[in-house]
Amino acid sequence: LDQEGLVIWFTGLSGAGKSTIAVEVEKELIKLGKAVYRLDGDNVRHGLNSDLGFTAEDRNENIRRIAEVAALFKDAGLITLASFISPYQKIRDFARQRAGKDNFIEVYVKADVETCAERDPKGLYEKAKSGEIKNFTGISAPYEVPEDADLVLDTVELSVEEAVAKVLESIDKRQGI
Ligand code: GGZ
Repeated sequence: LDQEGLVIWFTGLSGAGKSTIAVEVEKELIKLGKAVYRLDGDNVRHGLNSDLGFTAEDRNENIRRIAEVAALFKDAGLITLASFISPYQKIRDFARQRAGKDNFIEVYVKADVETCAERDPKGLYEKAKSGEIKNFTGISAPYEVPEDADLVLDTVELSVEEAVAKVLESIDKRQGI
């Protein structure tokens, strides 16, 4: 591979747009001939982390394992896109440290909880509000706003295309694409 590995870490509330943006960034990077791999709840929580739920402890263990996997993929030279709520600052800092700060871009996908609850594509906010789902981030579990994100994408203001362009620009600045 003639590329250096990199971890792009998307954090934000459910429904903020993390996966949507990561999927489109992945497509663009593939078009550019980059080797890329995307980690998200669908391929991680059903397999590697199928033993974990949504308590604070389980979320931190979820993110710890993903941070280790992302660091390994980065070592293999892949651009690794990780999109997880990752609500706790301390474990996000751990993910950065494991990848190495020069190989890590933290992207805060920002949308207020009211907007996310209006979007509610899977009806999860409604279930969280009724108490059917417990420990739901933004409703009955915390989200710690990133203190030192490399990039903030306000998805109330930005289109998906604009958000994707900003991520690509940030990768380009970091290591050239
Ligand atoms: C938050 C939950 C919960 C609770 C199920 N809280 O929008 P989604 O559905 O597809 O993405 C959410 C996903 C969050 O998993 P993560 O691995 O990203 O979370 S963390 O980083 O905090 O470990 C949501 C669904 O799982 N989901 N229950 N209680 N999101």
